[in-house]
Amino acid sequence: MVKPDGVQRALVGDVISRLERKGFRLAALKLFQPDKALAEEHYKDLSSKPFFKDLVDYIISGPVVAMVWEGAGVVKSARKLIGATNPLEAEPGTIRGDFAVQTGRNVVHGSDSPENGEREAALWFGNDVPIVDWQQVAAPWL
Ligand code: FUP
Repeated sequence: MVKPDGVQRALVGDVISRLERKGFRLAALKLFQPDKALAEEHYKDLSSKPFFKDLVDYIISGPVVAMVWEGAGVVKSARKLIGATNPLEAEPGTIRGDFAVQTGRNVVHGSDSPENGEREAALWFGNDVPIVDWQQVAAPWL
């Protein structure tokens, strides 16, 4: 997901481009402003943390771009491309390392396991919105 700061700062194209150029396949995408219930469910594992309320307020503060990406090792690799949670500790060349300075405004979210990826895809896209199943012609080259 490109978080509200990433959308406001016009970083959507760059985030998508990095994942595309790496070789992953975009399977679903939508721009919308999530409500509190969705944000709280998404981050429910962090509900006991002191920053939870600020985190939810931030995520619902404007439109986000929710996406599903597929490909070999995509969860682990996307987390490397995204960089450390604290952007000041994120390596240059990563999204957070290149574009952010605050943990609370760190531009993107990436699922931390394939299981959470499945959970989050269902949460953000629902079962009634089909995730497009298309063939990538470049795939045999990756
Ligand atoms: P990440 O998987 O890198 O997004 O990190 P976490 O799941 O641990 O945290 C989710 C979000 O909570 C972060 F993107 C930003 C926020 N957060 C804080 O605001 N303060 C913290 O100390 C840790 C996380």
